[in-house]
Amino acid sequence: MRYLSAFSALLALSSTAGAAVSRSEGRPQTKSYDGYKVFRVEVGTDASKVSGIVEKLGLSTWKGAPRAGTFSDIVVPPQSLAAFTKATVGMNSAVMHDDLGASIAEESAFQTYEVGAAAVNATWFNSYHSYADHLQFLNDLVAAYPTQARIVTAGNSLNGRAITGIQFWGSSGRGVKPAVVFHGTVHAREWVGTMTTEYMAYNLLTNYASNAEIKGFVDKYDFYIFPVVNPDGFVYTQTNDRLWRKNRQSTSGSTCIGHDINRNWPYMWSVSGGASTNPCAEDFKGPSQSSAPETTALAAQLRSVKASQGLKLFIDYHSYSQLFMTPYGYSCSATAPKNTELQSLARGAVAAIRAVHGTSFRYGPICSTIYQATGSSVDYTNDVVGADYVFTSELRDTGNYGFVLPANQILPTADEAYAGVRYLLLNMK
Ligand code: 0X9
Ligand code: ZN
Repeated sequence: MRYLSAFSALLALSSTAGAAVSRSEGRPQTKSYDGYKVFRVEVGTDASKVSGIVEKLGLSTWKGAPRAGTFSDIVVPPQSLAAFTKATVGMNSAVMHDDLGASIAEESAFQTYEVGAAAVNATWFNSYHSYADHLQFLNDLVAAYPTQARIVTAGNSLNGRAITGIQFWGSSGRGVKPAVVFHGTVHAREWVGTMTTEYMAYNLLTNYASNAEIKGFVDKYDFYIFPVVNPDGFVYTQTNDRLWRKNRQSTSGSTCIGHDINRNWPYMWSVSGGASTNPCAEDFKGPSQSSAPETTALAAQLRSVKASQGLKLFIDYHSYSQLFMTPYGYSCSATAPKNTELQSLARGAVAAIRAVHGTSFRYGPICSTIYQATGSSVDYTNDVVGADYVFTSELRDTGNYGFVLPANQILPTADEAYAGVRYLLLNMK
């Protein structure tokens, strides 16, 4: 296998006249993480100790504010290393990235993509890819199965990018069976979610003709897979800052950019405690519900699918933490009407995931499993859209690499995630 950086890919292109068209976008990273380290620190019983250090040194964390009894994954720039090391003496900690810049560079060695239906093969999952190549891959997948797949869009992002997905169907034709909808990469830096949702489409389409079980799934449900529901943020992670999370929306009265789309859905949005009202925070809920055009577009797409054909299953894929979660995020005391069945399905999915590569996922309602999160896709899709089964999964890992997961883990992440989906497809009523 040959991996090419964007630059060497360009050189290769210009020097091989007549070769298959290949493309790989340039990746100017204006924000350098060279010399940054990422530490995983055990928080202990008193969270204020670690959060005090984070605040004093102005550090960012990858998984929200430090919480008692958990680990906190903390990004430390070179100029704060000495102070951080001194402040954390005696605390249990491990190094996740010794040089975050080097880890990002390694992860960003995108394989060149040979455009065309012949390019639809498993090597796609050997590296991460540019946004343009993701769109091309979806187009090529459709080109390979033109009678049973098409490109769909769920409105436009703030910056005018079409939120693009692939719809595919089986022997009954398009749009007649209940829908299964998967979202990936609402949080822009969670790249393995893009690859994993694409793998679902790839696996189901390429094996439809040869695998009776898969044919059964695709004949029974109409699939809509949106690998990048936050395209502006995703592009920004590839052009400006690998660790960007939110969309790219401004807020009046603040110089900070970004609304967290997964805190912006118009259901229980005003409940306090599950999102930030600070425009500079990573989990900023937006100045009003549905302030983000992406939220509005995605909500409308889900409602329309539900109205026209029914919505059997919705899964919102994130990373990282290895979790398989159910409603609700907004409250730890509210219980989803179907909670018993949802927990039983989640338990089964987690066992199926573990059977593939031994990867352990935990499961349970969002609020009690991780933290309270208001205005999330899951609560809206469960209660407002009225989908039959709603989940959200945090993919690999549990804190060795976090968001910057090496490319050789894409395929195992995706095929174990498929095993979870397979369990649901076999066991949902
Ligand atoms: O905080 C979040 O939005 C999610 N964790 S992440 O680190 N990926 O940002 C978890 C919230 C629950 N997920 C959904 N409601 N989809
Ligand atoms: Zn996320």
